[in-house]
Amino acid sequence: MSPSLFPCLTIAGLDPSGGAGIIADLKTFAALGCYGQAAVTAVTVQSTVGVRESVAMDGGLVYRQAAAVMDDFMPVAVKTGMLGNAAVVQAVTKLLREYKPEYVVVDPVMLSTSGMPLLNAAAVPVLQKELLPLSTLVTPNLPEAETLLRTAGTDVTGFTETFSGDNKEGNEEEKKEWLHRLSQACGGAAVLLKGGHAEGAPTDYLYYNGSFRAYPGKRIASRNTHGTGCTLSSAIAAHLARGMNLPDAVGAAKTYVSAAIESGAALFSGKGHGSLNHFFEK
Ligand code: PXL
Repeated sequence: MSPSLFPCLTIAGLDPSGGAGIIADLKTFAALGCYGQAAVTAVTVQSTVGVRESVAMDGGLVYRQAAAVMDDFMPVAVKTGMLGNAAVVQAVTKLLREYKPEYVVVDPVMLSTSGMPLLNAAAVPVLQKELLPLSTLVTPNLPEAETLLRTAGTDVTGFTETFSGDNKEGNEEEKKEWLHRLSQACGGAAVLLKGGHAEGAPTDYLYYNGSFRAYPGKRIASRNTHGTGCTLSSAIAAHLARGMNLPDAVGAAKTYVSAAIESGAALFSGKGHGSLNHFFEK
């Protein structure tokens, strides 16, 4: 089927090294048979070694880039990544309220792998209160989830422990309760809590419609993992755009990301954390 049947828009930052941000998103859309569209929220200066600087776009310009696309060739799914500051978060909120795309996947990107803030502190409450309630799915990692819970005024004692180390097995009721709280912190949106920051084999948890599903993964030895989160959220958006239901879209996206990491491990790609291989041979 023609990719133009499945337009997907990413609203995210430019990573010129091609590993993360809109370049990773567009590669993912293309690999999964979707037509990619992109509105840039920030230009970062970085290599595989780290982020050197980051310049945010004006909020109005972000809105106008996406609105021009949406007025003309409405995406079925929108994915958001790095948003940078509160003005951009507000611009994206206004856009989603006005255009109401069918699916919105929000990757609440906060920090780069090398520790550079990709969303400033003042923007976090705006993201949590305004943007997340408009989304179909929010995909935080453990530290981002903890920040979102705190921002919503939830006591986070025991949260990270419930999803790490010895507690990873069992505790179904406790996990469900935390995932419910996390979903509430996201205005009732479905959440995919990514377990990659915990030790050992990573398990991701999808909470939607009042129940949760665990997606056990295996840890793949590779330093070329830059842009994994960007790729996962884009792959979910692409599968939703192609008509899959949410739990299947998450499963298919995880399978895609794992294969892209595995295949990317052996590629030469810079001195630091290189890219996944989005176009691995099937
Ligand atoms: O992986 C998070 C991320 C998202 N977007 C951009 C980035 C990064 C990490 O460096 O640069 C633009």
